[in-house]
Amino acid sequence: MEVYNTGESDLIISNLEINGTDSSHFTIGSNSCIGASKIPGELCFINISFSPYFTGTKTANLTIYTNVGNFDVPLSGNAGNCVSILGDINNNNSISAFDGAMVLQAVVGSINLTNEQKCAADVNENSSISAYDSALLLKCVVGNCSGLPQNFLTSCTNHGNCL
Ligand SMILES: [Ca+2]
Ligand SMILES: [Ca+2]
Repeated sequence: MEVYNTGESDLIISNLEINGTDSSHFTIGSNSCIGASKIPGELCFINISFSPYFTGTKTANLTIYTNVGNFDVPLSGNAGNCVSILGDINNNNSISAFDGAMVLQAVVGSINLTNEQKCAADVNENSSISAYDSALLLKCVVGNCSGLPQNFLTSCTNHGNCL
């Protein structure tokens, strides 16, 4: 993105920060703004990358701290679908109790999941990983398929015990 100094005095950008609900999906890359003094009419560039790990639309804010106040710029991106199979955390093409155990281990912080694994672990697609996702996984494993979210039911039909 480009930042233009449309004012009549010098603009000094002291810091950039991404905040908001989905801030962890966005990162600030290279930029020519921080620390530089921009005369009126001059511009600088900020690269923002979007690396989503859950499905759906992600939003955050870029705050630009300057000598004339702070400015918020809304960011948004559409994450599309998981590369991985919903519920198959260890990517062996099958949904088992082992996948459910991996979700619980991630919930209590004893293992870290990759972005693809996080996407697969959020079986109810609410953009967070909890014991409830693990419970839904175990329902699939034992073939209790009532009440499973639609996308996960499809996954469980193809890779688990729901028919
Ligand atoms: Ca698996
Ligand atoms: Ca979830």
